[in-house]
Amino acid sequence: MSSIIEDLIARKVFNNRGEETIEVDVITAGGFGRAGAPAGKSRGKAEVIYYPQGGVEAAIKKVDDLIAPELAGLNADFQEEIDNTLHEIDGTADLKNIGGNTAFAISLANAEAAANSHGLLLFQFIGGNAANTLPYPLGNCISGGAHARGGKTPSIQEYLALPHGAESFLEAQTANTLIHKKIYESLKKKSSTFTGGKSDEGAWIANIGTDDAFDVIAKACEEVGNEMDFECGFGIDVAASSFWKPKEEKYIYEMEGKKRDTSEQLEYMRELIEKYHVAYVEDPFHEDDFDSFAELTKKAKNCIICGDDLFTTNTERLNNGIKINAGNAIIIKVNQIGTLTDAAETIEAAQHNGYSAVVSHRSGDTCDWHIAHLAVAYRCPLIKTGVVEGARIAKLNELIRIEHFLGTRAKMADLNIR
Ligand code: 2PG
Ligand code: MG
Repeated sequence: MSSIIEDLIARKVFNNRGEETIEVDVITAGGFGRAGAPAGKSRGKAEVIYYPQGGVEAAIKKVDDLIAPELAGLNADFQEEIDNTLHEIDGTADLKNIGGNTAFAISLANAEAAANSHGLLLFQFIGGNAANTLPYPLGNCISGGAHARGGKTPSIQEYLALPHGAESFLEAQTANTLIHKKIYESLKKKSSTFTGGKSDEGAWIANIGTDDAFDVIAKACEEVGNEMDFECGFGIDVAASSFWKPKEEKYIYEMEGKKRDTSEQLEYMRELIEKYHVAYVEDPFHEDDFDSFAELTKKAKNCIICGDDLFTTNTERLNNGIKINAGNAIIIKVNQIGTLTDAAETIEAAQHNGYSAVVSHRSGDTCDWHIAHLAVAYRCPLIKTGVVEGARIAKLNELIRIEHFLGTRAKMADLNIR
């Protein structure tokens, strides 16, 4: 019984923003797993609570005093039992007693320990032999909104390269790095104040307008597409909740001095998608506006309309969306919901209803690479991880390793973007 849990060790470490976070080791009789929790800056209001009162230190104490004694002796192979036990110990819907990030770190470390106890890689353990599809990388190249630390920057939070014509993951990531570099050159020409500053996710921060950023990324993608001889498109994460003002009922585009009400925002999004052939749009409306998501999904052709703050990896919220066809894709961030079992349930509901699951990093992240394995294990067609910066590269390089490991069996996901 090499998967029997012997001990849990929790410690405080730091994420790429220098914020404290929790890391957990799960030690089984024949294996070991480790996971560190990430943190969002533009969080959905329906996300679970990251830490109990008292922060990371209080969370570590809960692992030592309450959780480790309960989990010791259980079999790490039974992920659902482990995750249900975490929920039972916590006893709240938003995991505020033990902390969602505590649950996250234990849950992922447990999955890793189980795989390791069987001498398997995580994607093989979860996905089995049939898991051989690599996701396309959505790579953040220009940061705005809540990720740009104020100043005169685009209101849209992320401009994401999407090299959907690439025939391998390595080729796709190569294209993203070239696009990222080209954008640097264009921003230098376009903005006299640009000094090469980057956001937490390694994307450029420049004093340019929301629409200017479209021109910059569209040009870079076209040039790299021509050089590499395959289609490179792009997408955006609007993260619209962060600039929606509920009192005025308007989206405030500060840099342009423009305000758009719901129907103007819908029209603006539709126009952008058409003009720039935008392949992917995340959170184009604020997190409670399911109806506008449904409207845009109906109107936009050949575009992935994805809910992040809208769904917060929560099956119940996703089901509300499914009923009215709000979006056709969902962001999966395990720490929005707490455990791997919760996230897997949401992925299953999404896929069962024809929604694409997009596994994602957080803006505050560690060099934990588990999402690379989750993307392959759950056959997600897209992964959002940035292009450069240590915490992103940890995940991207792990996908390159997985592709290498799979050899001739590896293939790219079918994105259906033409
Ligand atoms: C998002 C994420 C990741 P954060 O909005 O999709 O890019 O940001 O982790 O800050 O919520
Ligand atoms: Mg988002």
